[in-house]
Amino acid sequence: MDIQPRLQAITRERYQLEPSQCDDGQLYHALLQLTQELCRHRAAPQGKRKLYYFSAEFLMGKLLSNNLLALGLYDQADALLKQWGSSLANVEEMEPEPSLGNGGLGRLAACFLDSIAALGLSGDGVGLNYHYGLFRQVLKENCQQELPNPWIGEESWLIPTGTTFTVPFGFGPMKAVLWDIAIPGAHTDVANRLHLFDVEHPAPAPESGIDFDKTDIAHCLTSFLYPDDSDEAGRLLRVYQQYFMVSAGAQLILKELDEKGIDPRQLCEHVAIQINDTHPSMIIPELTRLLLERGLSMDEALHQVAHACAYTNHTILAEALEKWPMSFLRQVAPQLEPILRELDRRAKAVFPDPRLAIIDGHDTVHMAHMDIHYSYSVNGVAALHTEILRKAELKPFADVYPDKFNNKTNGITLRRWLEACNPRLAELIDECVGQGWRTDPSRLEGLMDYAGDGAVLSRLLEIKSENKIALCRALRRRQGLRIDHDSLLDIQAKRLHEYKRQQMNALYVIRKYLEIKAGHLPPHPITVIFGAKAAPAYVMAKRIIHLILCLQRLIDADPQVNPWLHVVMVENYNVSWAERLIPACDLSEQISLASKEASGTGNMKFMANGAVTIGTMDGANVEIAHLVGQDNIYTFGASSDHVIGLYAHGGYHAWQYYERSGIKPLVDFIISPQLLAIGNDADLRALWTDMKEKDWFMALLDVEDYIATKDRAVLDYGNRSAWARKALVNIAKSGFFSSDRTIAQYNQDIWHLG
Ligand code: 26Q
Repeated sequence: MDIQPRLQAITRERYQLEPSQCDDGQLYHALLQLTQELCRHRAAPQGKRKLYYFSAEFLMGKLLSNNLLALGLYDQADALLKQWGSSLANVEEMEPEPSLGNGGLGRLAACFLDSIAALGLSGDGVGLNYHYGLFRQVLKENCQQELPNPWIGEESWLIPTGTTFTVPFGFGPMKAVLWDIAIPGAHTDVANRLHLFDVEHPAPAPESGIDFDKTDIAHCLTSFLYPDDSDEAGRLLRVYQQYFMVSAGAQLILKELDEKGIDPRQLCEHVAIQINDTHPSMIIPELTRLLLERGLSMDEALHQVAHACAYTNHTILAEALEKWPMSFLRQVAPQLEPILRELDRRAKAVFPDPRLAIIDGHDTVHMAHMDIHYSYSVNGVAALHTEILRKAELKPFADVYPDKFNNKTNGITLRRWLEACNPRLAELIDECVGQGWRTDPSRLEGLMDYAGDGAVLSRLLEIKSENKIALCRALRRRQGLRIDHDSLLDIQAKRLHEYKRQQMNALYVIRKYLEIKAGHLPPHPITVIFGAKAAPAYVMAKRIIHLILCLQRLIDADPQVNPWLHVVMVENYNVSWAERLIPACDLSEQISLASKEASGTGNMKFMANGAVTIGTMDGANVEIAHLVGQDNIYTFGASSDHVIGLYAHGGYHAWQYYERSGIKPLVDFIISPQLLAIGNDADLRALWTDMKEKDWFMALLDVEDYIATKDRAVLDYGNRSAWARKALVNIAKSGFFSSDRTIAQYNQDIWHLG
């Protein structure tokens, strides 16, 4: 289809201008309108069963390019814009990024929606319309500050539906207003929807920072994503958010069944509900309650619910497994209490083992336990993670429900994470293996035929180099940073968490700094880039950001060091930054403490863009290592079995490692006069003390192996053609991590959408 006439009509009507006279903002809004019109004409996929993917987070990223790609109009739009003196990249700069997610779990939900639609499957997302999303990070005085991130303008991707539901909170009924975002499927002519519920009268953005009245539920329920839950009001608000989402979502499911003329006694034949971690778990008692209201018996209702719901676990960190005091739930939704007690009574009648209880002796409700008893599928997100769930974390459950447990290794949409963010690499792949990989990612394997092809390998290096130049330009424009684009770009981009061990990477930086000061230079310049947000109340994470920023300042100011080493903290790391960082990366940091990272998905994105991984045998790194082979990945560190053993027997003592001659000077540098002159005394000291005395995530256990392995990678990088070959093998093997594969497996083993 030729979009030029319609775009012209739109700009004439809106601005009385020809497209070539419009600025980028006007062109963006014209394209937004056109894309929305085209999505509206797409029908929903058909199937006997429909999926509802419930998630508190959908980290969608900007949608213009992605939607144009799905509509098959990307190249045409870019060519037209260039003719009019702009480009798709310029115009997309005008789009605010919806930040409705924290990190991996939310981005996974977004990749899944993309793949569900591309496979022509009938499946919608259900979530919340946070107005200020996840906070915007500002780096000031070597610290993180948080600001609201408003993303909903006069016009946005949100489509008003006119549909409302009433959510019966303990304090009274509250209206839930439904907004939709269209999800057009690539290579099909269908579109699904992301349903986002909102309050009727949302509160304006806070004046400064992200503080707001957490008791003003009626206006603030959808203000922020996971508002700080360090205090009681914050935790309670979280429960209000969760119940609001699932109650309105359950009503939406029943309304759609009614419209199709289906008896709710047949619900589970027509509905699959995927529960994305425990945040939407209250869908189980709420849907049960609504079915009872419709005249089903408790036996009938529970049969339908337990054969519709499936649960995904994303974490093995004990502190992230949600449990709520019954008193909280009673305050938010008193009508759920009798249902929850009945769910618990029935589970206890069959399984008296207290480890399997939904409600424990302190009247606390364990959401994951409820999910496992009343779902027909329980899945982990990478092979190792599912094994750990089966053998350790959820063993008592796996013993009684062996058939419910299954693995679905995560995936990423290669449309956003390769085609859109790295178009030159996508073109080179087309030239080598044809375009078939875009619908059948296993065809990327065909690249293996080019592992010895000097011309292809040098093209690969050229493309990487262009992407590095583009990244450096963006960093210069946005943060005023000057980086050597010829240096080795070593990137760790992910949420800041102690288990992900950004602090261990910082120790490597310190080591290099000290070596360079001592006259021992690396084989070539290295730039260590971090992108990370810390939860506002996570004090230790903020201290690690502080350390990194202090190192950045110190090195930037030292002419003896900065020709060889740079540290960069990207401000406000988000999906858009990921799209610039990942294509430019040489060495991908995936260095979590083994057993702690359920899967990771950034690891897959870097790999598909020809970065080589340095990583522990954790999460999906294990599967990456298996696929690419030991020559094409740098693995190091203690095994998950060893780590699990250390925790079980209290066998790790940081100070024993701290005393080693290779480690002590690195840790002590945190409180060196040089760093104390730049940073905050109390924060650096607290970090130093924690690292040598506690170090809960065992950075000192692995740091020597890490440094030696990374030094080997840095050395190997000097052999450009051998490095290019490693990059090629990584790209060739990344097809397995397409979320199209993951979703096909969910459908085949769990959803059966037909
Ligand atoms: C829980 C209780 C109270 C407040 C907040 C939370 C909370 C919020 C967000 C708990 C967990 C999350 C997010 C978890 C997450 O992103 N997990 C990641 O999921 C990815 C997709 O499966 C995996 O690849 C990552 O390994 C995993 O860390």
